[in-house]
Amino acid sequence: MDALAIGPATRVLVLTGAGVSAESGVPTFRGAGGLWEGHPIEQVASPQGFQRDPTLVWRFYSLRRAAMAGIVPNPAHRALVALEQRLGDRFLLVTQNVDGLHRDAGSERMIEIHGNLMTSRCTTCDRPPFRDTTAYADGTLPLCVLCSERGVTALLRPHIVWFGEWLDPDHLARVEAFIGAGGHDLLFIAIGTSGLVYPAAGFVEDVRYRGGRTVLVNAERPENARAFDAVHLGPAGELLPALLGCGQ
Ligand code: BJW
Repeated sequence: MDALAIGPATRVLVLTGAGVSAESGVPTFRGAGGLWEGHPIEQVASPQGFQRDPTLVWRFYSLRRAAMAGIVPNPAHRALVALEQRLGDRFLLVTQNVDGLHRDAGSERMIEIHGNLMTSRCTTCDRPPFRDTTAYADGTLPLCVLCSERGVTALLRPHIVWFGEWLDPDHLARVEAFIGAGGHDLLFIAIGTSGLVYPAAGFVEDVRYRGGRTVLVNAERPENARAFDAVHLGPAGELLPALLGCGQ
């Protein structure tokens, strides 16, 4: 397989989804064996679901926190680190994944647009989101200690962007600025994502509108495959090192 043409002026925007972590052993969302199987989306990944049954939602995320023990980045994560080291500020990685594996691998120019599994925040006060690896699997609902000190009972929630919630505008502004410069030197690579969830699913059209090249690396042909100039089907951990010319 030929490596992608990445010259001295090429700027690369990468979008990753659950498929990039599949070979590390993290389940994807949709399809057989996916995380949504047995959990209607609105029950566990919406603010309404959390309001209705916070215990169910915390159990879902607690199990996922616990399941991350021993999970490590794979060759796809590492190939992206190598590309970033080559390109510096001409590289930006946007991940929909909340598993933290890109950071573990060493990615720095990286935005987690759907939040982070190992981070919690208060539903009431404005304390900043904080690292929290606790798996509250016994049905206990975690409370904000800062609110408790003031005599207020306030639940913690996972620092995750649920359906119907806004993404961080600063994150979207960074992506827009990177795409905004546009031109033929802009290369967009989407990896391991079904292209169903917006706004991330719309990035490919934004890049096309600006005249950039678009490449997809995915295990199977997703809904939005036609929007890409080139489609490479197969496991990201095998294809990416070859496509990025950093064989591992
Ligand atoms: C491999 C592989 C291997 C396997 N190698 N590949 C515009 C139009 C229509 C709707 C909307 C719109 N704008 C906003 C919306 C509403 C909504 C939305 O998109 N709905 C759609 C379902 C239609 N979006 C939102 O609500 C977003 N908020 C927002 O836009 O705010 C403004 C607004 C609000 C309301 C209305 C309008 C505007 C927020 C979206 C938050 C998504 N959050 C989730 C859950 C996070 C919680 C958690 O982690 O538990 O994020 S949903 C879930 O899907 C998760 C993922 O990040 C996301 C994407 O999934 P992903 O990564 O693509 O995974 P899969 O499983 O779907 O696909 C994996 C792929 O990998 C497959 O194709 C495999 O083949 C492949 N694969 N192994 C390579 N080894």
